[in-house]
Amino acid sequence: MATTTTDTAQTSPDGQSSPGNRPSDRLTHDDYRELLKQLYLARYFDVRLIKEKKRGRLRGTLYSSHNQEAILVGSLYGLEPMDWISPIHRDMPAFFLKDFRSGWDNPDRMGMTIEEVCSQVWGKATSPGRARDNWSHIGSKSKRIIHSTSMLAGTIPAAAGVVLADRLNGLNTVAVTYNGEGSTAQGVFHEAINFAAVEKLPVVTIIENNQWAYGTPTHYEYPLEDFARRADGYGIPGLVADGQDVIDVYNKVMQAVEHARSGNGPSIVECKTFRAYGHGDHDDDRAEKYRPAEEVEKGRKRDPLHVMKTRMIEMGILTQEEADKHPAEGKGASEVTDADFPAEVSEYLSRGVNFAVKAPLPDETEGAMWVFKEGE
Ligand SMILES: Cc1ncc(C[n+]2csc(CCOP(=O)(O)OP(=O)(O)O)c2C)c(N)n1
Ligand SMILES: [Mg+2]
Repeated sequence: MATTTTDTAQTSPDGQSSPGNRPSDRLTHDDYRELLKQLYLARYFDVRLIKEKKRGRLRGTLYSSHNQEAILVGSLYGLEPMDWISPIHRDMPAFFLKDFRSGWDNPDRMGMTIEEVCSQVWGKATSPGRARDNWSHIGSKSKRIIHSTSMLAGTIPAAAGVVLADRLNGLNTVAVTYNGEGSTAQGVFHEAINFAAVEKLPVVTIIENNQWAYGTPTHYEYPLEDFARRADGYGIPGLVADGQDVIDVYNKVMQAVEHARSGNGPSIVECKTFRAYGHGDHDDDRAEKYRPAEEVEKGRKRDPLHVMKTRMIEMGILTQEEADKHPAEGKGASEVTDADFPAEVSEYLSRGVNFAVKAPLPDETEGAMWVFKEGE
């Protein structure tokens, strides 16, 4: 099965990646500006949470998506509102970025509001989880977001199930599932993809290959270079995207989505990236010891904001002066300030944060709610 890391090679399941016929060729300049803004927002969300956590204002574990934002933004941008997603622990921004194209403040948007997501992080009564569980352990049936769980790869069978149900109900939807490369060693990963391949279910499995699964590097996880080769065993397409390049991610995921929506079944899209921090914030200090500093520096170098800005300058969509106005790229959470981000981005998130901070805590009498069956 052919795989590629470039934008120009012919690799798609149906030949759509040839230059001039790529999904991104249909994007307008406004789409590019919107994608850049969404990258800024995902980054701002991450650095703001890191800062709040360091100030002792948050409980729970923070699984940073720093440096991996292009995977979320690029994969979500081309989906239809009724499509399903299943984010994992590292994909917190996906909960509000889903269907962002319908308008950040559109009340009919098929994604969570920024207030809901911030409430979840702050553990408030206004959150979907009502302070019961870790940040990413949320979902929304009505918004078609499969509840994130701790069981790695456990959402792939759920994704196969919901699109099978949609198919039986006459709906042509696609489910996009997110998984770390480490989770591809789970038995359920293979069982679910095999089932989806046999039934030709419209499931797109994204592998966020950030080179590490907790403290385990990829060469201890898998003998081959490309995790997309996992697809070979099931006779389905396995694509490789540059996970730092939002446009390459968009192209590869859209090829897989169009393949799925046309009734051709599942695909795997591996997005190559690098985990900027520790596994979670509890692991930051340890990660500094088990990962060589040069590797981290190299891995962070291709910042998705920088890659997108360079692309837009080359295409004449952005001037150098505009690109330099908000220089968040290449900076860690301790180095950035609000001035490094467009005001509309920091204001949007601040609205969610302020809402969550003021929101009430759940009442202690709620503790046993939803644990036992009502009346027993
Ligand atoms: C089935 C299962 N095994 C182990 C764990 C513990 N665990 C949580 S995250 C993680 C590492 C995941 O690595 P990867 O899939 O590459 O995702 P990343 O955190 O790098 O984004 C492990 C081992 C788990 N949650 N579920
Ligand atoms: Mg990983």
